[in-house]
Amino acid sequence: MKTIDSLREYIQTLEKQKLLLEIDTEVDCHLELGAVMKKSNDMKGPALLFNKLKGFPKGFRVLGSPVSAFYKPGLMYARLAVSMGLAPDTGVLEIIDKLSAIADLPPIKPVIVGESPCKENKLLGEDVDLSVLPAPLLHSGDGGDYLGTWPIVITKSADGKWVNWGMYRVMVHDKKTLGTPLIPTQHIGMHYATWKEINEPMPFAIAFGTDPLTPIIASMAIPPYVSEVDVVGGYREKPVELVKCETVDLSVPASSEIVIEGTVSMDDSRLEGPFTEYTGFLLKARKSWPVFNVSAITYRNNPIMPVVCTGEPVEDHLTMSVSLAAGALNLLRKAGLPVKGAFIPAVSALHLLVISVCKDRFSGTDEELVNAIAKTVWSDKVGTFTPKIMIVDDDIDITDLDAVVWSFSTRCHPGAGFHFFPDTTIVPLSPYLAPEEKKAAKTTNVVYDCTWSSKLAKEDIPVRATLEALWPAEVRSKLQNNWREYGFED
Ligand SMILES: Cc1cc2nc3c(=O)[nH]c(=O)nc-3n(C[C@H](O)[C@H](O)[C@H](O)COP(=O)(O)O)c2cc1C
Ligand SMILES: [Mn+2]
Repeated sequence: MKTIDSLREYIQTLEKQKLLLEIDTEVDCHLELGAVMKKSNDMKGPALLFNKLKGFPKGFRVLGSPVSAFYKPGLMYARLAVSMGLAPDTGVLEIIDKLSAIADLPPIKPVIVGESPCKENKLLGEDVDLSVLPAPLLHSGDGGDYLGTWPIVITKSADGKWVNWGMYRVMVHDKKTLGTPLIPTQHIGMHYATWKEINEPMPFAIAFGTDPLTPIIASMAIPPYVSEVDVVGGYREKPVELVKCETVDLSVPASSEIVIEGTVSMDDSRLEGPFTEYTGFLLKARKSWPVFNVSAITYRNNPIMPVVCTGEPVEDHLTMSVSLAAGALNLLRKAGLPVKGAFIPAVSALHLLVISVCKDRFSGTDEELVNAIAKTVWSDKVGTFTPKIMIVDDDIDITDLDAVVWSFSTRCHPGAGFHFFPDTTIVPLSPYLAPEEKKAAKTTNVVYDCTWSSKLAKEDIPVRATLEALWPAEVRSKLQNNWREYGFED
């Protein structure tokens, strides 16, 4: 698949497709930038190119909301589609289908190249000073300035066999140190454990402003021991070009605008957070995490920093609503279950996975189908983000919230239709969780079965009150012919 090779080309493409607004007025990274992005997200505005940042040299820019939703009909997912090399009006189910196959494509290893514009400016050793880079304070309740809101964090296991590209928020502690949660189940946390075992600092690199596909894959639940860079190469059908770091034995995308390198301490920790979360809430918890000591900063001339303003949906976690649905679809298909489609409404903050099924193709009982879907999704990392699953019949358009709510309201029995799954492993960010559930990262999940009971005889299933079902063809064709004559526009 031909995709866009750099952030600058992405910006040009968005501009051509009228999916970008350039802001030439000076904007302050201290709260003003976040407020502009929040208001724009609320109206499902375009991507934002902030051309003038208060206190930064001319030419330093921010690309805000790189893949968030767009308000124009049929273009809600346009930035995501363009990031994946697809036409802006590609349907979301097609995007999900493409992403569901991505981890199974033949992987292609990256190549190392000698030069990259990201080396045009270098700050090494004593000269390292993170304050040269725009790190916005996005929301007033956040515990610090966040340099990384759309970063690619690169680490490898201590044996060097597995390189990981993950998207994790990055807070500035001071001029030379950073922090991010090293959640043990995330791949960066798994890597940290391998370095802890040999008690050596873990090398890291953080790349900002790469080609637009890379952040989509870095925030997707790709299985452990698979390197995201090989997946990106596989999808693009050509190796990703990397360039070696200056001070650690890691490589970064040659397309990067900005790179930070260093090592993660084994014995020094500092408080990180709180940060306004994708759930739509500012959670108050602060926790101590290992310190990232920075040994080098390199960047292109006139660098562009991508920034995401997390918070109430919809924001750029839109990409995960699509990639997690794709992951679930892949798991369910591989388990041989009769699944037609999977979708996570962006407004659910990743909490609600809607699955349409063709029950005719399943020979077991309703209960067995519910259990099989729950087990398949919730025994994988993909399912830890989505504590609620709604199963609907295949006549429901799962991307249409009206249809989904109608199905839930009229086909799901408030007793028999609710299936509870206690003691399930989850991402402990759901605001409704009790403190002990958050601590254990386990809770009760639920499946809402909104399908007709398989005990119903075909002729006993209520008929959908559609034009097609309840009016004869000749009346419908008369309607078609006379529509404008009646006085309707279309
Ligand atoms: C904007 C954005 C911010 C994210 N921030 C974090 C974070 O701070 N910590 C985290 O563990 N996951 C975060 N995620 C989710 C991870 O990127 C996702 O779980 C991904 O699969 C992690 O990579 P890994 O599977 O290689 O660990 C974020 C995702 C997005 C889209
Ligand atoms: Mn990974």
